[in-house]
Amino acid sequence: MTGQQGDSPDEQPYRAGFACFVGRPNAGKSTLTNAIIGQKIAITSNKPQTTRHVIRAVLHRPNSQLVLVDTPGLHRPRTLLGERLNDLVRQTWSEVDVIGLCIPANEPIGRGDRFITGELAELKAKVLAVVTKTDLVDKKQLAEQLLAVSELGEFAAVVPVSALSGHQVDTLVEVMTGYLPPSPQLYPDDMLTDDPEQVMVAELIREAALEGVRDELPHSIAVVVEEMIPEGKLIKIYADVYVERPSQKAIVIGHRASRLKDVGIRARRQIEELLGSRIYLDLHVRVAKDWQRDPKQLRKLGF
Ligand SMILES: Nc1nc2c(ncn2[C@@H]2O[C@H](COP(=O)(O)OP(=O)(O)OP(=O)(O)O)[C@@H](O)[C@H]2O)c(=O)[nH]1
Ligand SMILES: [Mg+2]
Repeated sequence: MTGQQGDSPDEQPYRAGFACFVGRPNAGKSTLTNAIIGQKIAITSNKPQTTRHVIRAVLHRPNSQLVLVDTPGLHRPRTLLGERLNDLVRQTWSEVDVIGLCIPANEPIGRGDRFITGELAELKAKVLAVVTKTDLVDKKQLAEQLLAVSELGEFAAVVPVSALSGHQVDTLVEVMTGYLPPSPQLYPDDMLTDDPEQVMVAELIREAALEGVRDELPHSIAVVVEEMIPEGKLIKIYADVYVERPSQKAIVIGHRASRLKDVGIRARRQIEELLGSRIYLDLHVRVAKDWQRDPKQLRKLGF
């Protein structure tokens, strides 16, 4: 199936490999991953540092398999959690064939982008620049950003995309796939992600909990699914929402538990879509004091 030898020259060899999107927090990496796969694999939000673990999502095409590795945004760490996340990102870089450096079309190139570009230059992977969120700018702004990005470093290609409108998403896939090595298939045909169901459910709850909270609170929220129990046509899900301080607990729960109820409603909708089943969702808010800085708590929360 690899077709490295003996194929006629016009026949494309089967290609398969790993690609990842990197970039500062909020650049649109997870949204782009979902747009390419055509399904919600990774949660997204307008808060920086939404993604906290490495997620693999597989795009199956007749002649290729593109494994997208979604990573947290690289940032200046302020907590032990932040350091762990950056380590995950750098480890991923060293293992992939193609890297897409994501830079939003509507934000000036910053020190963070220059720093990441410098680090990427040291790697063996093909590096291309992806100018994201093109729907937010006009043609002139886009042209200026493309120029600025191409001057930022040596990229194999610079591709503008909008995950929101779908503009150029296919082109990006083609460019990335072209850089994958000839290889046999890496994952079974029907595999979309290797993220365990329990983790995806926890993530959907966290996504719902992130909506409408501000300042430091988004960083302080963690979710653990304790149990998923099928019962007749229903799946009963018991999950804990962790925050770092009692004051945050009060905010997450809200007046007469109104906020928590909304979080439950939003999360339930998404989880039912994911599992294809009706669910009962039991959410408990707990305090894990300063968990982002505490190695023991981090371990308990899966970091
Ligand atoms: N208008 C527009 N908004 C987008 C697009 N892509 C992403 N966004 C928005 O940008 C914000 C951040 O998107 P994410 O995909 O969570 O960004 P990320 O790079 O994964 O962020 P981290 O996981 O925190 O590093 C969200 O509010 C998205 O809805 C796009 O193509 N167009
Ligand atoms: Mg993300």
